[in-house]
Amino acid sequence: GHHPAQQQAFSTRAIHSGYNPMDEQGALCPPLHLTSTFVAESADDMGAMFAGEKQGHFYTRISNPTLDLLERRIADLENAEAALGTASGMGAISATLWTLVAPGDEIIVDMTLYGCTFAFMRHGLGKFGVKVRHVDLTKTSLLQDAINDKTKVVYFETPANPNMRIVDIAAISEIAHQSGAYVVVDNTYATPYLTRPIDFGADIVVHSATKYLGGHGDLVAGIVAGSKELLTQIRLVGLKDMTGAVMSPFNAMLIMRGLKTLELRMDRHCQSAMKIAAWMESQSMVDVVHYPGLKSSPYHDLASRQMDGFGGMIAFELKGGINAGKAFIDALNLIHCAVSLGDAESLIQHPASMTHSPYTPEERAEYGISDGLVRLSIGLESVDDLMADLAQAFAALE
Ligand code: MET
Repeated sequence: GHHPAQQQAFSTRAIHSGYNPMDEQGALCPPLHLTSTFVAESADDMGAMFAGEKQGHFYTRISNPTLDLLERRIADLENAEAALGTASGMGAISATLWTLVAPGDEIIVDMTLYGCTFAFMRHGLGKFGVKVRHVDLTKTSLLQDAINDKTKVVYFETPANPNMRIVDIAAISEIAHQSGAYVVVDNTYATPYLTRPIDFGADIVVHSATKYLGGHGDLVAGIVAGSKELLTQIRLVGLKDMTGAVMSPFNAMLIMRGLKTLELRMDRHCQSAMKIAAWMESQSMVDVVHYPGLKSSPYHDLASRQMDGFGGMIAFELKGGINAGKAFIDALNLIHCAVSLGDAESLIQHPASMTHSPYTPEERAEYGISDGLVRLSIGLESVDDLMADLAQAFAALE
């Protein structure tokens, strides 16, 4: 990263980075700039801002002081030079890829992608002549074989939604960069508290800030982080000209409120998820539990090196497959059936019929998203209450 050695600790930066109350009449919390447009001193000044010759805010689709603070704060946490707020995680992904690819280019992705990310790449970008190829990026040598001079982007999630695959960011980045391709990592599951992909060589990090960053299930937003040069391109090409999918300043304020407790929340999510994953593995009705903190996970060693904790997401399959999984979801009382993740409330859902339904059944089979998989987002409730709810649902199935 570009930060000096005496960088403050994560939680301190998540609370304070980029803000001095004395610049805002002592206000402890940064002001919320709810304004669509900005007034200039003169016509020449406004013209100079449009020409990029003078710094300043002139329209909230391009920049806004509240967003600007959030963006600098996230950039700090990701060890990136710059960041950009978007209207949703999909806004972050689409603005980034519109900027980086052109007709005829190829994107190499891991086997598993979140359903709408897959749909955007396959169908949205596909319509414009961009080809997407799936490669098992957990086997680094396969990227070496697959990459060519048409490959502009190597894109993956780690941990992957929904099946918790872990990809070696450093190894993939090295191969991608030898070929001149950009590496884009969806860091939504890990958050910068657990993984900083740029430190491992990634060029761009994308987030659904709807999840752990916001942390309270009350907003939809996205973030892109990376070099100043690339982020300027994404802001002025992808965001301004292509998607227009900007973050509301109000949501930027809510995310900064969420960030104050990110470290505390993640510690609790990790602790409870580890306990629940280990306990579930011992349940007779459970076929397999996917959680990188488990010794049984094929990704345990890599995750131990790349992550500062194993996160709050668990995927599992029950004996009895899809029908058992749906009956299990319906038998829960405290844990709600809902998509999204990273909230205080524990949430459970069935990827094949919900988050990953944009895939055809054939595509799901090809890309390893099994029909029986159930995804559980461990919330901040008492872990004993969560285990009691899971236990009574297991009992109800017998
Ligand atoms: N990306 C969110 C999730 O994975 C929402 C998905 S479904 C519209 O749960």
